[in-house]
Amino acid sequence: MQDSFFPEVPSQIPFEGKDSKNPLSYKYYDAKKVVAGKTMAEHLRFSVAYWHTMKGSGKDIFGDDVFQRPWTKSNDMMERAKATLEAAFEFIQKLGIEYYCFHDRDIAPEGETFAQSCKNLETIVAQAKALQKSTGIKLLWGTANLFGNPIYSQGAGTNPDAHVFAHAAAQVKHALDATYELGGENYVFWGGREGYETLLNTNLKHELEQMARFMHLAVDYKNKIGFKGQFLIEPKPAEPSKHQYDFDSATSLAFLRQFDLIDHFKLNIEANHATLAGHTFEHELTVASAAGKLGSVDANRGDLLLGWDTDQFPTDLYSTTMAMIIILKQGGLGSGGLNFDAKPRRSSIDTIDLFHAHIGGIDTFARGLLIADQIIKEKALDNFIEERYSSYQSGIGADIMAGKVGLEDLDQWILKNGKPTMKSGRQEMLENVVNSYII
Ligand code: XUL
Ligand code: CO
Repeated sequence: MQDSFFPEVPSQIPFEGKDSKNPLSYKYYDAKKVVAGKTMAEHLRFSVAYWHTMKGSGKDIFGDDVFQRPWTKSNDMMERAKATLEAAFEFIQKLGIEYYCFHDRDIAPEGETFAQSCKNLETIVAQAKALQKSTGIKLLWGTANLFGNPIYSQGAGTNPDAHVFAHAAAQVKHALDATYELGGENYVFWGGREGYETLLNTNLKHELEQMARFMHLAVDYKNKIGFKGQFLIEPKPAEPSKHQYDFDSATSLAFLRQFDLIDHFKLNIEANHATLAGHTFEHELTVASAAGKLGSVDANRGDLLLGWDTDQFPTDLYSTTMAMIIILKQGGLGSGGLNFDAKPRRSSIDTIDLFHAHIGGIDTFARGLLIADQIIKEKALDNFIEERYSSYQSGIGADIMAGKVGLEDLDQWILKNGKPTMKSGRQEMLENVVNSYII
């Protein structure tokens, strides 16, 4: 085994403060600094996404692999998987963060048979368990890759062929076993192929019922093995499917309620999925949070000029500030965290670029946390919002919300009280307030 996969990086990226010019240092993320009663590490719970960071090759639909990673030298796929895991733990340790996330097929290669794939996974899980123990790094969530294998090209749980459903269910069983074995704090369902390409060949009602059955089977198995992690659905409107059933927060919540799954799931909100759905990141977070269902976050950003999931590292302070306001206000992410489901650009060919990318994302969220804390502490927005809804606190407003009045009562009330006085929403003033904290 190689001594170090990142010899040019010190044993831990240091916090040096905002005036530091050292690109391999944090300017804002000071893991132990206490903000609003918790350390930054406890608030932010950063996680490395194994698929992008360790397995990403820079390949795109027009071109081949560009990144040459020192952990991909062996042609034996199991040897390569073991080296990749070693490198992952060194990387996470050097970043000084605590979590990682994976798909089953990221950490262990598929074998010739399903049984061989399961065996490969068990071997790597044993190695991961030992590395978690020696480093203190933990698994934020595990998941099954139910989109890469050609058999899933027409869906996994929503496949028209029950044989494929069974294969996907068996794969989830093993991915759940792996997540449980590694003490995973959550388990994610992202259904990239759980949707349709054309309604001409699709029984949408049946596919939704299949998907619900699939989720219920997972819930039953979770309870059976005593896995205490949180189940999460990760909404996305499209890509690779033309239409994905877990389109956005609202659609996913409606699905969970319709099929009696709501008590077993929360949502994992991804910034770039929100924008693909035609929403802002803060919209998706707010809808999930308002339902008490914001469980975790895939932290990244898209590019408004490109219409696909570019999975870039988050660098927009306005967006991370808004996200942290929502997260702080709901009292944190619980067992969830901020998982960098993000990749360096194809032209960022060096392994060191992975450090720059993560440092940028970590600092942008750390700074967002600091600003959000100030905005909340000083009630910079809350005072205005409270006042805006104050008419519901007493009089007719309180009666409306308590269900004490009907349309006839309100008709009488209006006849007596006349037309309402218009009040400004003060959007521009509030934008200036937010900017005064950010700039
Ligand atoms: C795809 C995506 C996935 C999920 C896990 O857009 O976000 O990587 O996060 O399957
Ligand atoms: Co994601």
